[in-house]
Amino acid sequence: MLPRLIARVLFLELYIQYACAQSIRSIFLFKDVMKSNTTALKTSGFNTLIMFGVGILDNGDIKYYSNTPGSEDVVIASGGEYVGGDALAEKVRSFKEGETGVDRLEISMNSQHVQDLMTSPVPLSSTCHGGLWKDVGEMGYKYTIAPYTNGNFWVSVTSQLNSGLQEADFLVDRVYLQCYDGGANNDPGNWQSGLGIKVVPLLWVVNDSKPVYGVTASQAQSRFAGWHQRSPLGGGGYWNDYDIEKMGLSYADYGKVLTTVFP
Ligand SMILES: *[C@@H]1O[C@H](CO)[C@@H](O)[C@H](O)[C@H]1NC(C)=O
Ligand SMILES: CC(=O)N[C@H]1CO[C@H](CO)[C@@H](O)[C@@H]1O
Repeated sequence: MLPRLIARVLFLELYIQYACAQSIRSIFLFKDVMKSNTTALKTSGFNTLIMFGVGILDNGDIKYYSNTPGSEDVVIASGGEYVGGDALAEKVRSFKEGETGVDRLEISMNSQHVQDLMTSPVPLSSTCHGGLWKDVGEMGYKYTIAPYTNGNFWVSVTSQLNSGLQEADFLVDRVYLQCYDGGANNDPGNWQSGLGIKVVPLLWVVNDSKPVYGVTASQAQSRFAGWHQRSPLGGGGYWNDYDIEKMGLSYADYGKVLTTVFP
């Protein structure tokens, strides 16, 4: 009887752990989503896609920067409405539909014009400090950050935005950490203990722009596994799909590294 009970408790615990804290396996979509191999992106083990290159213009419109030769930047919102066209909307919707391992889509934005638009001419929210962030949070959205330096600043941002909230309701619920280029010496374990949130280290796939920071799938595996052994992480991720396609690399290989180290 007892062993069975223990087994059940253990199962429940594993189940809860799995259900509540699924590992994050992410990739940045640097390439225009209308041109990248979205079938491969949906079926290679990634559960989070991060669309890169969205910015707010000085009039409050929002633009998707294509970052891809032959593609054009697209204004996706104007006057508070989506104006990016049906094809793009359908493509983005499709990430979480049909045969897919993806259960979360994130939009990676820069912060240009945000401060100006908050102060003039019409404040979006004049009632509370940090109003925009919290308003958007009340609509059910979450924030993530992807720092590479300035740890104390980010500790302050996350602790202010999450203050008074239980972990399950955190407004900033994920932290990615750039571990290449300017962040090449970052230690995810250190950042994790400083921030008090699980960290997801990011590595740059093989690239001809800064080859010194590129990692093959097997190099990525040993780096992720080494970090994860020293202090259990929230998952892992890559910068970026454009280079995978340009360099003729394999989504399946890079994805398998993540499902292996962060099942
Ligand atoms: C996209 O990736 C899949 C593998 O998931 C592959 O079978 C297919 O050939 C790729 N398509 C293109 C256009 O490269
Ligand atoms: C994401 C990124 O920076 N990719 C670069 C990889 O290298 C090529 C060639 O130098 C650049 O054009 C890409 O922008």
